[in-house]
Amino acid sequence: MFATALSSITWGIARSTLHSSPAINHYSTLTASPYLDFEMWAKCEARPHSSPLHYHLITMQLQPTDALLVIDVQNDFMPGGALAIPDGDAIVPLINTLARKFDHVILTQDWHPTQHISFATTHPNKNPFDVIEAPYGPQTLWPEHVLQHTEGAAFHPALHIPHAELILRKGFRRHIDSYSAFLENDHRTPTGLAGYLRERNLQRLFLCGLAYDFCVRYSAIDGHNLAFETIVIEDATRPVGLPGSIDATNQSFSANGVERFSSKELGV
Ligand code: VGL
Ligand code: ZN
Repeated sequence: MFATALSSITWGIARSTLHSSPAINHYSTLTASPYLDFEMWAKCEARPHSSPLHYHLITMQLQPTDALLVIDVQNDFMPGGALAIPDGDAIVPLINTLARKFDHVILTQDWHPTQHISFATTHPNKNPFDVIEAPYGPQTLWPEHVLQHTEGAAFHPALHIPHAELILRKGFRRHIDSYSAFLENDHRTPTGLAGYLRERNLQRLFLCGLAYDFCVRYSAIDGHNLAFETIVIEDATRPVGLPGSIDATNQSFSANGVERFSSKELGV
């Protein structure tokens, strides 16, 4: 009975069911195998993100109302930079390739003034990665990074997305940080991005860039909470990797319904 049921279902629909996505027509339909058996289905269900077979079988169909959100691909976040993210530069060619598949691309740029609240040097006797209690809640401290209009704040020189439509700067106020592209770290001050996307009828967001466990994380969660369908392209991101930060990110994505895809699932 399972075999019959499954032979008539596409993997696209299968994937959609696994992730409880409301829309099933995002996927290509030619991927069903008449020999698909229950064992294969079960494997896929048990580890939806890790079956190589699964990656090969599914390609998501992109829509004109999709946008790629490229988070903070800036020099200071690259190896050798002020706030280096391991392997941060490795994703740049993939992001360039992904961007060519999207009609709409938005770049974000972390953009801090001197003596920014997130810099350890702003606070006496504090070190990078300490956490302080800011008026708006806990704030991790960082080495000084992405100072406005410096080389460190510039995009990685190999980032090549000539058709990007918007560069959104965030974190430009001295007394409040902004990990998220949507809301500053008080979780209420908007950056304007949600309004921009709504006005332009951009409904579904694919996120990539840096860092998986900070700016990508909070951008994805806020995007989802602001009613955009939100998907993180996992292999086109890299984490800072503070203690527990990657697990916390994965859990927060699972708990909030933020989907994670591989670039292969987008046909890249
Ligand atoms: C980021 C820490 C501080 C990021 C920005 O882009 O993820 N992380 N500022
Ligand atoms: Zn920052």
